[in-house]
Amino acid sequence: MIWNEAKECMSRDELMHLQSKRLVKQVERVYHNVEFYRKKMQSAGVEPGDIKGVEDVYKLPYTTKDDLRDTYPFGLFATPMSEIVRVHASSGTTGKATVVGYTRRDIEIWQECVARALTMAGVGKGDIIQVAYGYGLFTGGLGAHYGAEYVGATVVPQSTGNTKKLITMMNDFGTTAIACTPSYLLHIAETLENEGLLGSIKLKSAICGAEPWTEAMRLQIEEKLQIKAHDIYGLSEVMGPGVACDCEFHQGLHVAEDHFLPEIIDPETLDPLDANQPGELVFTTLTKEGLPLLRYRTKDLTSISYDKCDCGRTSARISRFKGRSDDMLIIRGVNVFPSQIEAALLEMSGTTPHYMMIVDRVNNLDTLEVQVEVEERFFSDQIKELENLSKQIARTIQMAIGLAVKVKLVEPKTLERFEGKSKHVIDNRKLV
Ligand code: DLL
Repeated sequence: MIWNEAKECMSRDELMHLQSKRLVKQVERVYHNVEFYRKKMQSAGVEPGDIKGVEDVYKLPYTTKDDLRDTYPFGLFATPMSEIVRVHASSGTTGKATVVGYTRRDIEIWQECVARALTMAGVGKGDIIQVAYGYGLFTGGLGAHYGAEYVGATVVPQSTGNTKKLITMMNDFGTTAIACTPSYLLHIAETLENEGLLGSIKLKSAICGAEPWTEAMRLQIEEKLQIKAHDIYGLSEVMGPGVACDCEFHQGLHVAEDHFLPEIIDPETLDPLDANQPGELVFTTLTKEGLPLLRYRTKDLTSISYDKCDCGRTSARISRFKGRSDDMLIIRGVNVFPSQIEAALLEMSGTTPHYMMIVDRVNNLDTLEVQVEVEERFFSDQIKELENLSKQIARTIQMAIGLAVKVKLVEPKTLERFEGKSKHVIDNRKLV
């Protein structure tokens, strides 16, 4: 809920007034503190004084993941490093990660945004929540953790990995809520069923996100576990989980609009689109101090509705995501670009840059097989050499993307060649 001073839900006019005030201040700060933005605005012929409110946001230049990569690691930070209390990072399109920095105030706002999501999902004091997103550089674990502590829930910082241990604790502790990716939750449900524990757990709600899922999958989770499942969206560049989340009506995700100004643009022409038109989601951060972003292109495809929700909230809602406008894959919650695999293969000798990624979902867990063409000589009769090469490739790819992969070596000229844009991914996952 976004409150006004009288602690009532803000009207859209009040909200726009607040956004405008924050945008003007943010642009001023960014212009003076970040050389990259100063130059970018100067070359677009825009000065801070030209931005008088949200209606002027279109005058500002876009920011992309490549801009973060090109200024790696801290080039877009708007405060001295001594003010940064935490960094997170996510995959870049090639070898370099995109690094995000948070001031103490940024962390406070983040935990409040996640707290809003948990409140929408009915999680608060008295609940026991297992946070089964990965902890570490990924924003899921710590993001959900701080928000859950903020609402006063008892947090079990489970992280990912040991499902048997997770379900044992779920049963023994009387866990009432879980935060994890939706595919992992389906896997957990299956494991509970196999262990005969489905009937004895006390789970009542789940806060799932970090990967695309369908309404059908949400309903399947609800039915199987007899719980309420909520959708939470976010991206590390903009903050992490909590940028938007859905209420009990599940009619789109409410954006934390007092902190993130959303727009939808045509990903080809980059022209702004009207409400309810599908396109690419763009965010301008209104309050971020460490890494403020102007018109960040998320590459996520959705639409925005400004109609008042049945729950009474007046904030904009984004519809369930329709996919992405780039080639990023999300495998077990990890962002993977085909270019990372290509770069890893090019580092090695004996391989060719011809490869195919085959993504599947087995028992609700994603799997990745990489088929790689290797030089003819490996196929003479030296099985041992072939095995060694395969292991070495698997290690190199795992180091590059942070995920275990199965590698299958194939003879030269086996994989399909493409005349136009080459295709490197076969995604067999069906989102139910
Ligand atoms: O996935 C942050 C997060 C953690 C969100 C935990 C929700 C829960 P990144 O690793 O930077 O950050 O990946 C961001 O994941 O641009 C979307 O493509 C996708 N994504 C995140 N949440 C959802 C969702 C985290 N609810 C990228 N539905 C985003 C669909 C999602 N896609």
